Amino acid sequence: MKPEVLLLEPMMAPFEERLEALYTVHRLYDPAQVSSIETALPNIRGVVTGGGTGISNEWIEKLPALGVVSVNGVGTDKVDLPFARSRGIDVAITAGVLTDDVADIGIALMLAVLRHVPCGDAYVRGGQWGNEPFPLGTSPTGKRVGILGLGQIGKAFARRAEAFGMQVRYWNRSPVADTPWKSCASPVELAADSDVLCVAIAASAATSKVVDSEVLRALGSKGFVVNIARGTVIDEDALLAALNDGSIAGAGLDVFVNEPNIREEFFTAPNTVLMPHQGSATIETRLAMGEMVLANLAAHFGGETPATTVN
Ligand code: 8YV
Repeated sequence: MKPEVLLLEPMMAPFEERLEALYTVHRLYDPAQVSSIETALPNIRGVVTGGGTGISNEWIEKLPALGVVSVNGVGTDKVDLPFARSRGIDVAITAGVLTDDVADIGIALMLAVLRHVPCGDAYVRGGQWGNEPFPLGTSPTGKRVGILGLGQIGKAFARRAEAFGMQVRYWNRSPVADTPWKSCASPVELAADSDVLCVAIAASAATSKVVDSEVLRALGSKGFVVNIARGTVIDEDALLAALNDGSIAGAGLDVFVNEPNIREEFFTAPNTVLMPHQGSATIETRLAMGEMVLANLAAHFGGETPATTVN
């Protein structure tokens, strides 16, 4: 008998094929499977989900045989890790393989907003070139970048920013050893000492809305926000207000509260570049992530603890 596995979001086709070969696969997002999943719930022993999707405690409670949640991502803010542990469930992630691509999307957003790339594209396509002036951009060279959350992704962004001639400083919840960069005492102090604030902090109850109106005020009217972490770590009311009244200069955002049904005010926010949560979304990285998702499932069903278990 093949173990039964529940997919909460789709994977690349080759991985879905390999999953089908090894497991009986149920897909929660497939409307055609709603009634068959209901009867399968007591037998489901593994879940595959995304970092942005996670799994709720209500769903975990519906799955009495569940032993492993294999997250196709690194964020675990949508999984109650102690609760999963209390039920003997291993939660495993795709550690390490997406760091560079997430940092890259941060750099892409920073340059896009500083140099008005989406506006330039619309301007050329719209036939405005030659008819209307195009605004000057802002150079990253010589500017200060503040990294909020100096984990692997924050460090990868910082190294890239240095290649653009930027000076790095950071704030992290716990001390970080062996870094050449200046440490700031608080998020407000970091923002006050930054031209670009790159938000790369892991989301949790402790970091919810860590970027609030005070931090945005400290960043100031010439400051930009880049968010490659989670929407929840920024107070979106405060961010939208700051963008609209010019108390910050702009934002590049890959992540939002309530994706994909984000607040429509973002669509008209000035100097704001939006991406639909694409940090890890390259062919290469999604292949590497898929391998880890499958390896973590295989380890669990082989009687081992998956290598990248985080709870
Ligand atoms: C993915 C992510 O977009 O790693 C994470 O936590 O949010 C992203 O890498 C997501 O996990 C894919 O569903």
